[in-house]
Amino acid sequence: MVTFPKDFVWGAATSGPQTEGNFHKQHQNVFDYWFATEPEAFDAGVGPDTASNFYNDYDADLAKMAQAGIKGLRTSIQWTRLIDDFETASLNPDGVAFYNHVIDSMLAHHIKPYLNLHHFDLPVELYDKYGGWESKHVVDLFVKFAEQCFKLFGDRVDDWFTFNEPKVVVDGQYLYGWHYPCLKDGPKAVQVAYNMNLASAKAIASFHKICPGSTKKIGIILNLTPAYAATDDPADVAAAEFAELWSNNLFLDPAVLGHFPAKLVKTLDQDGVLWDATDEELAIIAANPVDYLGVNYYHPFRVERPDISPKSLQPWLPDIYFKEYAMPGRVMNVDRGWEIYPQAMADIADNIRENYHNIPWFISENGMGVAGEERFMDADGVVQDDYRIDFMKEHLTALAKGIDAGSNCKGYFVWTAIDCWSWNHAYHNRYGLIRDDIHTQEKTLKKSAGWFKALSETGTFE
Ligand code: BGP
Repeated sequence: MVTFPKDFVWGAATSGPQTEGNFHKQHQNVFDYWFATEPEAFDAGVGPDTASNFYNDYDADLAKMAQAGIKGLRTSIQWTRLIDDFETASLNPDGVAFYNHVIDSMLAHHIKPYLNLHHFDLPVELYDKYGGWESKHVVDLFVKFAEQCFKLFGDRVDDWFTFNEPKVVVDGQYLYGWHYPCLKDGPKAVQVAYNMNLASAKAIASFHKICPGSTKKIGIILNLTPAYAATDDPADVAAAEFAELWSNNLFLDPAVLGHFPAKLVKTLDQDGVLWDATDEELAIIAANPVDYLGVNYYHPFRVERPDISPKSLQPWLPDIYFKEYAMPGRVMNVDRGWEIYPQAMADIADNIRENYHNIPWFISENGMGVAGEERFMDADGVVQDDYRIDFMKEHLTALAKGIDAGSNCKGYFVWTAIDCWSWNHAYHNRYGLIRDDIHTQEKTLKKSAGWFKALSETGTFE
């Protein structure tokens, strides 16, 4: 039997842009714009315009989530819905009313809100005008938006996050080009990483002024991908060490310890790509660590020595220091193309306990995306998703090991509650405990919802 602490939070995670649909939204984020202008970049299907229709269905959807035993919901406020004018952060009354209704409904259904302020959804006009996260002006506009959120909802919502997976913004939007604006620009990506760290620290400083009190907490959500070296050969070990610095410590260290890892800074400086930073900004980062961390975990990072020479790569890319490799014999989620490696949950727990002063943290996303789930429907139309239950059991077993060793993990938020739209794959892979029929918008509990409910009621499973 695997047992979790009594006060452990059993929740689900989602985001505004992936669920709401763009009803009554005045502005486009970068994904809305991309989907509208280049639909061929996505798997066909319903887009962010409709998504899972949460804008219209939120009350019924939250009632279903409560039936699935979800006691906390980590979702996000869309900058492009709440704000009318980005320069002044004046409010869109419809957006304010919507998020007020959603929070009321969550509380009525005994679902604790955890609000995140940015889930890849930069307003596209801030990219067009300023280059998006390349710009420190955008950092300050984000802080104005965050302050509006804290003022509007901070009395009823205790738990906040500044960003979801800022590293995915760095990689996807600026470095490897898999998300709009699809840039492949190492030096810009380095500056973006710095600016997002700064934006998070500045928003945290504002939060503590606007929402004082020991019950009010704010953190950042990081996709930690532990880097494992292919062999014990020093060249592979060095590659894994740099991959860890670049993939994880780049955000983890400033967020928790208040400074960037010295070794990473030295390397970027030697390579002539170090960010533009001021002493005043670095002092803001140092003075505003997170209260807790959100950790999204899906897959590990298997790394070996690079096979390109630094001189051959202009402009700079971190790929001069490491290369991802396909480990023979690894277990795969073939639909998503991600390795399944539950032991990393325990490794992450140990790392946070040993190197990040055992700060409180949550698994803020973990889940399994599967294509064609109709295949698994029984005669009553219930998806028999035993594979998802097994996935959660394996990951939770490893997490419990970390907690037993003393890690301060406070909760588990499954990705996701209801099937939702995904950035590159639309509705191809489904992650929900609850199925969304995207043609009728009918929502039905899958088998995993019943399993999750029992888990959330008892805190144990066999
Ligand atoms: C995380 C994102 C989520 C979600 C999830 C599943 O990186 O924070 O928004 O999308 O991954 O990934 P995907 O939708 O790409 O299959």
